[in-house]
Amino acid sequence: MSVAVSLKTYLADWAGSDASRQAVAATVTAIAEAGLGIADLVARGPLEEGLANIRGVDPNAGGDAQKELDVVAEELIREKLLPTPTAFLASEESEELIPLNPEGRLVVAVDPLDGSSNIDTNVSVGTIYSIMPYDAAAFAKPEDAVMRPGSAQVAAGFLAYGPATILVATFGEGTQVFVHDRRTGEFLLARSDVEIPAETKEYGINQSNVRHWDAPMQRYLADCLAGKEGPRGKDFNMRWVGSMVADAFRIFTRGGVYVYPRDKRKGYDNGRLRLIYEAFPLAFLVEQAKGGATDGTTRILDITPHHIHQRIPLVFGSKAEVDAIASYY
Ligand code: AHM
Ligand code: MG
Repeated sequence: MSVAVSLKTYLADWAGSDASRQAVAATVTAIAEAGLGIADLVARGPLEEGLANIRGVDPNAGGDAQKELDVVAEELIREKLLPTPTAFLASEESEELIPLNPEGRLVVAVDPLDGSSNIDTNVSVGTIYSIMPYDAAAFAKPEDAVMRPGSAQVAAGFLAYGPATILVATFGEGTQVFVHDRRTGEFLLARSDVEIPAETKEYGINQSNVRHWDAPMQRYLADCLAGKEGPRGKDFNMRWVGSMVADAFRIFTRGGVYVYPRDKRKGYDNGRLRLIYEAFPLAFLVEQAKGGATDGTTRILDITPHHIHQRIPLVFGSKAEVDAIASYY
């Protein structure tokens, strides 16, 4: 039986003696370690003193309902990143960039706990990260370092805390899936160079919002619902966990498409997902796995942000289905 490659070995091989790559490797290692701490807290859930009682609803930086565990998750990530070459951290839970290492050469963006509305229901939640190079001399102000198109990312990934804690990661050379081995404590490479099937009959969308969507998305869904007899000529299946990391992992496993369109509700005119720390990393991972990611008209990785917390309509997954959705726009 061959021995599975650990994350540690994978990163050491990938980085070699390249200082920039070593910086990225140290940063991803720190995020993975923070993830194990977050997984532990999520798993202990209501048993964890101090967390059970303080899951109140507070408006956070972006105006979403925020559970206290989101903040604890951000603190864990921040702590682990301190000794790494991370100059700044952008986080869903903090309005402003968080300064870390003044000598740092990377900027990290995170959604510390994605899908946190699911915490109480024992459904998978996760942590999403995006890493970009940082050069103090090149930017007038630190915010400019994250106001770059998603194609500037050097690495991205997410952890999902489910039956297994998994890490889906890319360094721009394909997308790899690592699984945390509870027996040894290590992340082990379980699937390398993942390929998302181009075709699918499975979509994930919060269908209860159909009346709020724009016309192209309403037409797309109507055609899916028409099944074999309709213009798409096939019967579709719907899956929606409501935790993007869980929905994404299903897509990395068997294909499918994730859709969060813009809609007419207040605050949803650019959908729900955040560009910098949700859409960018997912788009990078998906493209590295031969899938596609668009806002309906523009490739996600080509978009230049104008605000750290800006939202974007998001469609990603099986390439042919993403293209089919784009053709409705
Ligand atoms: P969050 O980062 O505040 O958890 O919001 C993002 C989440 C995604 O994980 C999920 O796909 C989506 O919001 C669910 O939204 P809705 O409750 O509108 O279906
Ligand atoms: Mg999120």
